[in-house]
Amino acid sequence: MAPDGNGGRAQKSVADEVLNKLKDILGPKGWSQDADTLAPLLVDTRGYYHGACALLARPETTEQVAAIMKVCHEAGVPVVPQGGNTSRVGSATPDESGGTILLSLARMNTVREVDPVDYTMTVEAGCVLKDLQDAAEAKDRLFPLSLGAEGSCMIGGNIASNAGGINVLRYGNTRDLVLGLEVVLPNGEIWNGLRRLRKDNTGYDLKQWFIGSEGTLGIVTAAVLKLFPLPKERATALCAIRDLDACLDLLARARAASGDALSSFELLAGITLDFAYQHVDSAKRAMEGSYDWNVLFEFSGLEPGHRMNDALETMLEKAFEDGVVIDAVIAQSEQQRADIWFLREAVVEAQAAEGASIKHDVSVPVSKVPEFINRSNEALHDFMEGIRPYPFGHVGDGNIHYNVTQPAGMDADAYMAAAPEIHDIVHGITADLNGSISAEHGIGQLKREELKRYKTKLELDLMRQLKSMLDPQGLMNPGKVLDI
Ligand code: 2HG
Ligand code: ZN
Repeated sequence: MAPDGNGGRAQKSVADEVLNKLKDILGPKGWSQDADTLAPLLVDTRGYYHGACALLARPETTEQVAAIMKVCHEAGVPVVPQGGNTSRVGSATPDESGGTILLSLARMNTVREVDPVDYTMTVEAGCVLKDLQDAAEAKDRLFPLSLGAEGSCMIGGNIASNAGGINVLRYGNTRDLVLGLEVVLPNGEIWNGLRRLRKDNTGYDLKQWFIGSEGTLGIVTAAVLKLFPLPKERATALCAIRDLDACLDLLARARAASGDALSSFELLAGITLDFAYQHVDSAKRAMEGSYDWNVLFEFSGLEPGHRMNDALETMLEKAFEDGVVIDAVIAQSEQQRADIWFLREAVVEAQAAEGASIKHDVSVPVSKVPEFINRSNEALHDFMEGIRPYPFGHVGDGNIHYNVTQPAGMDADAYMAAAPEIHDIVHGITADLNGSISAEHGIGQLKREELKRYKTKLELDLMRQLKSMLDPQGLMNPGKVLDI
């Protein structure tokens, strides 16, 4: 098909001749057109986007991915790569045309090597994140990427979306954890960049083009990831703080007291814990009282022997004396630690029980978090009576999930109709504080139009130029990130 300026999306079907070529490449177990098999892969995790495809391709090797891309490139057929299908922004859902190949990386799930000497792990794109954490741990190493979907998300998708999660403060985003990549380009060429070097200043860092590109520039098929020493001791606390400003004070104290071994620092507004206790059966109340602002944080270190716990306790006592912390619980067992972390997951789930929610995944400089939340709360309360801001998240790195629950009793559709105005308010304040409208979830389909408003013309032009250089026909994950 000739380039049509619409990313190939005008095409409604794929010629049998092309489908037969793909089926030959993949072998009988490597493809499906069965409606039941396809159904869960054609809707995103939030149920916002529904798509269609001409064929599900399930390659087993990089060579198969390359061969598929060659055929699709020659025939002008769009391809949507998919890992665990956990995108929060509709990155892995094809459009509804039906003229697309959905390419699942799920069968490419081999851990090719864990090298404890180099502190690296070479893995295929379809490895489930949790399995990689376990594979590293088996060799006494840590792979620190950790997030709610870790039991089903796949590393290829984590790389494509530059996933964040709860340990970014200490170990960085996925981008910081990737040393090398293997990528199949839109024309079917394989770029083998599987280097395991900590230093490599040989010109442009090509792997960075693909990390966070959401499958729009090529298909990540394998990666070399960074590992770290496995922490032997963890100290975990949930505490209530005086007010939002106290959160910055506590963050500084925690970093100092742990010798910068603070791995997580998560904010939980009082409403989020209240909803978790009310709506999630196994959520156990951690502190007697209910407080407006709470922080869950963790030190993790190398030496067992309760030194981290002692350091944490001493720090909290002083913070208590100084009026920064007003209540706290320190995990006394692995079970209690798990219960506290369970609350963090439960606040995400609990929200749905109170009706519709309008979500934001923003970041601002850490020092601006209190101002961001206070200004947003105030502006939203002025905008709509009874609206319920529901902020939580990775405050230690400045990333707040500023979700907003509908007023109790309001019609959910009427509330959702106000989404554009609510986004304007929240993203406007974010931009005013030099923040980002997508800190860790990406752009996908959900924020594609919004992106145009918050990037400069030069930034958008450069992104388009890169896209058209690598993918002149607009066949790679069309309509995601950019409208090509
Ligand atoms: C989290 O941090 C996730 O729990 C999801 O990024 C946040 O659903 C959300 O808004
Ligand atoms: Zn998050």
